[in-house]
Amino acid sequence: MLTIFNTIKEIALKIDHAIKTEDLGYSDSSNSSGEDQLKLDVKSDYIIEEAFKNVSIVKALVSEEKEGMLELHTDGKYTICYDPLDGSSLADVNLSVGSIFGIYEGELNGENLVASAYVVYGPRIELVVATKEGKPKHYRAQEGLFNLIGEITLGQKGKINAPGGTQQYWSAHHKRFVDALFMDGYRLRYSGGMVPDLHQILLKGGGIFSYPGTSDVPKGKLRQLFEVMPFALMYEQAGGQAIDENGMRLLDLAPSHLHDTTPCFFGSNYEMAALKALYRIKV
Ligand code: P6P
Repeated sequence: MLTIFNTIKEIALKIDHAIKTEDLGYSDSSNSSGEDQLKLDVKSDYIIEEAFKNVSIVKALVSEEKEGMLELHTDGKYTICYDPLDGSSLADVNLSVGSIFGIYEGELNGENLVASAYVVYGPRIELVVATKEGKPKHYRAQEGLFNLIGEITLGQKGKINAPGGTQQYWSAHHKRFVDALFMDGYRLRYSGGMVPDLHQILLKGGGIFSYPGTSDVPKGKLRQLFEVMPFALMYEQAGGQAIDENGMRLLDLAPSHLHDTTPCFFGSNYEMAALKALYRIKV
């Protein structure tokens, strides 16, 4: 596993350099979710694929940017599902973006997610890694080296409310929930980049990030294997919760297709209890 985390550190430095030096324009292709691909999406995906080709314990790769699975090493142990540059459309307005990695052993489902990692490309490059043991570990790059900053414990009750999805298509009860948090003094912190938005809640005392099913996109927008479940592991290991609109743990999901999405809620215990109450989820 250490080899995988060290490879992710090398990847992070290369993708950060690409963000700062390469063309931010659109390529002439789109990804499996029908989203237009930036040249940076394609380049980031290439950097990751090339890096893991040299890691024999990696059996296969699943990328947000590609339809199918890429077999690498027959005797490999882990399949890595990743979003190479999440929120990439924010790069051209100089907002933070990120890479997300889910490391699975066996069938691709939440139970077999043995570790996850994400990189934030912002004023600094930051890396957070989680396994099923202990708290997530937070690193910051300094002159090409990743220094351990510490372990992450999510606050029991926070002040950040990060409500995703198109508001005009929210359900009435979701709107009631979001509005109630604001009436209770929560601060709106939502950039449209899942990685910095969830990173901020982890580091700034807690709160809740929601991307619900909506009338136009009932199954939500965020992808289970390489966005939702890696962060679900992060939040649970940090002492928080990660559930869907029925109260099911996101780590109990078993996607039937590589690009399946799910409504998702990540947050501190107080806010998640409030969500369950308003959503009438039995605890
Ligand atoms: P919306 C970025 O495109 C992304 O996949 C996540 O990073 C982010 O949380 C979400 O979509 C933002 O979606 O619909 O709020 O713009």
